[in-house]
Amino acid sequence: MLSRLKDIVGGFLSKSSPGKAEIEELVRGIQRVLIQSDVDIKLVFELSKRIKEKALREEIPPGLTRREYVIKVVYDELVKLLGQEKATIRMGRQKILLLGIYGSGKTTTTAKLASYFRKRGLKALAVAADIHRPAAYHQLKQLCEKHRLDFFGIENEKDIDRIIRGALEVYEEKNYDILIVDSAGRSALDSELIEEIKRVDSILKPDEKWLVISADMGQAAYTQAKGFSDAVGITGIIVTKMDSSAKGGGALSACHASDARVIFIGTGEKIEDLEEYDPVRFVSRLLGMGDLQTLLEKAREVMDEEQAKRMLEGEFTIIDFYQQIENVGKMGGISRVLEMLPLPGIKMPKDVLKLQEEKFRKWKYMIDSMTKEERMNPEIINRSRIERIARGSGTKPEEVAELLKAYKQMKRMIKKFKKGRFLRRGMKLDKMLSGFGL
Ligand SMILES: Nc1nc2c(ncn2[C@@H]2O[C@H](COP(=O)(O)OP(=O)(O)OP(=O)(O)O)[C@@H](O)[C@H]2O)c(=O)[nH]1
Ligand SMILES: [Mg+2]
Repeated sequence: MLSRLKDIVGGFLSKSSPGKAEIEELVRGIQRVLIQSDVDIKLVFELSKRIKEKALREEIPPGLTRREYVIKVVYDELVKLLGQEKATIRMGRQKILLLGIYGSGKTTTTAKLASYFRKRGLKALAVAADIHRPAAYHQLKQLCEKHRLDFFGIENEKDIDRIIRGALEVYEEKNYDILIVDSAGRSALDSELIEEIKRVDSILKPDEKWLVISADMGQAAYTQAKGFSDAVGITGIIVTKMDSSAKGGGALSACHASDARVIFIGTGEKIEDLEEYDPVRFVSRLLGMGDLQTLLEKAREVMDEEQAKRMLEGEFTIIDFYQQIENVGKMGGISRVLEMLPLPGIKMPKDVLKLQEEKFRKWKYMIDSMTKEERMNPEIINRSRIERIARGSGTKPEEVAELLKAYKQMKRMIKKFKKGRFLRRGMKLDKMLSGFGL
């Protein structure tokens, strides 16, 4: 699994003065992980050779240690292997056709995309156009109902032309921005499938034809991407099941090698488990360097500058604490935040996270039940105040005490952060602050 890269890079970073032997060990580790992740062996060897050449020979740019430089080289090479540039996703009116073999994730992804576009303020319609699998119509319909997404389909209709024409009518009449068509799969790209796709293509005239490939395909994704591309043309790829397959690295590198662009990756079965694929961010997360950039951007969105400034000055009230909890929610929950922070190796079991999020909700009620004075100056909260707050928020006094303890802990942590103890090697406080827009 690619996630093991984090440990390998971590091991390298822990060496005091890495030389040739350490660099070779690092490269061997990377090779092993990539090969296990089903990346084409030829690509792996080319990459290793380039890393070694650069890491050992090139002059180190001023301002970087050799260790930092080596990691930068590894990072650049992995980005090159896994896709280089992020594709831009057009936010205008468009018709999208999803293609792919059986079980690749088309139907699930149709609903995910409808939700993705709706979140961005576009009116999206999901269309069931798999006329072969009897359950396909219901599968998509149910998914759409569950998430209140607009759906079009004709039950038991075996004539694909009628379905597509019907969908187009609704698309025009109701003035939808986005039309997403879930097509039928086959066990392979055979002549029947090609014929059907061509038929849909000629009536629908889609703006985008996105091939859905499961990460389980590994490097075989190359042949599939080429095959679909030659037979019916594709404008991008969505690699699904990145969360559950050990072959994600193989699939991503193979798609890139086939010249097709990976646009999204599927990272779970839930509707929100769809990510725009950005190789740079993907690799920084893999290497455990933390997607600091993403975090800062998101943080900037949800956190006003005043608050950031106050926080770093150590004047951290319970209101700030409350906002932190809210921000965590807006950033997609604790697990997302942990993933993005530069803290390698932190993983929490899912149920623990859930409990924690549950707790956050209660904390918000408790803070709502506090007086303004209590919020500004939590030190005054004594036993009787705790009891009142618990009553007011429908919680237990122990739970209120726990909230106060967590607040104090966070306050302490922020003080330490201020003193720089939490800052990463070499990172200066002023750089950090400028990251926060200060
Ligand atoms: N873990 C995980 N599972 C996924 C992901 N995307 C899809 N799945 C699961 O993969 C299975 C197949 O997904 P479908 O969306 O039905 O695939 P399909 O391409 O429409 O399949 P056919 O209609 O049979 O060709 C389902 O159980 C999905 O829940 C993903 O990103 N991660
Ligand atoms: Mg399907």
